[in-house]
Amino acid sequence: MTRFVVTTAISAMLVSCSSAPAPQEAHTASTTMPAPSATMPATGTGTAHEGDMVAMALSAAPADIAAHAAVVEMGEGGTMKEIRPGTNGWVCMAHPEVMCLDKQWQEWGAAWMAKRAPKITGMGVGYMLRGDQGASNIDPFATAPTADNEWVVSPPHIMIVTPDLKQLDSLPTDPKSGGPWVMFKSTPYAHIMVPMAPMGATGSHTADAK
Ligand SMILES: [Cu+2]
Repeated sequence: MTRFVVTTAISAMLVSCSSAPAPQEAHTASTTMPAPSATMPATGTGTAHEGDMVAMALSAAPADIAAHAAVVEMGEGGTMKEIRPGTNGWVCMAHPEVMCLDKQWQEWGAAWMAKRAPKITGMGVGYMLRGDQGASNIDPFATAPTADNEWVVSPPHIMIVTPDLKQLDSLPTDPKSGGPWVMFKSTPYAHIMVPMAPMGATGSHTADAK
C-alpha cells in the first residue's frame, strides 16, 4: 500500500466494479460460497470459514500472483480484516465480489469509498477471473439495476486504470461492442474492462440484466 491502509482501500473495492448487494446465489463459482457477510463470524483465525474465504478470494487471479497476495474480509460496517498477509502488494477478497487488486486499484477503491477522485499514478490492473455480479456501466455508485443505468454483468475479466483518462477515448463504452470497453466513462472512476470470456457466458449469471 502506498498511502492508504489496506482495510480502507479494500472496503471500497468491494463495491467498485460491482456496486450491487451481493446475492449469494448469483455467484458463478462451483466452489461453495461462504455465508453472507452478515452472518460471518467476526473473529477467529485458521477456521474452516476463513479457509474457504481465502481460497475463494485467491481464485480471482492467476495462481502465481494469488500465492503471495494478501487476503482481506469485510466485516460489519465495511471494516476490513486481513485474514492472510501478503508479500507481493496484491490484495484479494471474496466478498462481495471476488477480486485481486494491485496498488493502483487499491487507491482507486479507497477513493471510490471516499467519493473523491482517485490519485492514479500509473497503469493499474485488477483481476476478476470469476466474473462479477453486475454493475451500472455509467453510475459508479449505483447499487442495483434500473431502467436506464446500463446494468451489466461481466464474465471473467481484468480491469485497467490509467492516470490519463483521455487514454480511454480510444475504446468504446458499450459492453456489447465485442471487446474491451470503458466503464464509468466521463467520471473520475473510468476504467477499462477486458473480458476474458464471452459476455454472458458466466454460468449462473444472467448477462442481459438491463
Ligand atoms: Cu471487475
